[in-house]
Amino acid sequence: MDNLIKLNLHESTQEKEIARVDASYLTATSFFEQYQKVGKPVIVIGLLKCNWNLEYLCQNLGEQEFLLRYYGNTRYEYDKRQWKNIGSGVEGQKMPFNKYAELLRDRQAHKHDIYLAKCSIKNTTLDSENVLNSIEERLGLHKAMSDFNIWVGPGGHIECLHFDAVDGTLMQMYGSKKIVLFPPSQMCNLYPFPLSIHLRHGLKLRSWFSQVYPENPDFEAFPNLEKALQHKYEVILNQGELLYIPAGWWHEVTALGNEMVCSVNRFWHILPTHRAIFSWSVWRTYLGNLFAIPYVLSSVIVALCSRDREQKLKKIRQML
Ligand SMILES: O=C(O)CCC(=O)C(=O)O
Repeated sequence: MDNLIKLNLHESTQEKEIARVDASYLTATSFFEQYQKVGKPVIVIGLLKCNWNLEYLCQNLGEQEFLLRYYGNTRYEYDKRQWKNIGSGVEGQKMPFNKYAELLRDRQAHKHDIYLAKCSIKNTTLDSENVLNSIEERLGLHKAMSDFNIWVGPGGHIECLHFDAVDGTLMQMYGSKKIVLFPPSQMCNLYPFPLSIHLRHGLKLRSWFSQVYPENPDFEAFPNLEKALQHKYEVILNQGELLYIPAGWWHEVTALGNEMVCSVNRFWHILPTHRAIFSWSVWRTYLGNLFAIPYVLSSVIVALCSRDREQKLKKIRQML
């Protein structure tokens, strides 16, 4: 395929490559046949013309409130098995975008690792940007599972290793990110949190997150990780590029550089449907959510009986 520029970023002997394809050579049919149908990740270049710097974001998001995750700067010093929350399970705090921009400018967001993660931009002027809406048509993606979600954070921030039970497109709108990927086949070698975690922690911890640090492996605690590392892919997603992440593919995302970094993602139904039916990752996620129900229900009952009912219910809703 002469339109395919392959980028090789992994330096071990087991080099893995994610194809980089120029959008002008890609049709909705070829995207489906070569990537979506078989659940194969790909980077699409030349699709997004964007420069969503902090000034631009402030102009568009201004006083609108977003939920910020306070990860804290010591989290990664600990074994993940000691963590009390993860991903969307991390306690959030709402704040107008302009105020968060100040935290980024004066580097408090860097210091305390404060991340604006997975927030819908549905009711903002950014939602109608052609650059975002055109991807649906250009790649033939349909049946969206979510709104466009924005991710804004300080360079250095890591969204730790996890998979999603739906297909995703991650679009790099400002700055760049390093993404480490593993195929769904590596589930056991990546030591996901056990399903039983949901019985004790509801959705504060999540069984679709890995307990390992792929970039700082502890082979004594996680001996099979060595096998997974032979299947590791690593890509740099540059501004204006889109990464298609099929359901079940593990990914750890690191914002590069020192400045603010911004992406937008969207989730999609898995097509063709048989890819979902035969995916253990998808079934395991459903089971995880089922296991969380008793804890979530009991938290709702406790919240309903407490004095600060509204506050407690709001926190539960934010986590779902
Ligand atoms: O950009 C990030 O920090 C995480 C994105 C992600 O996990 C996703 O697009 O599924």
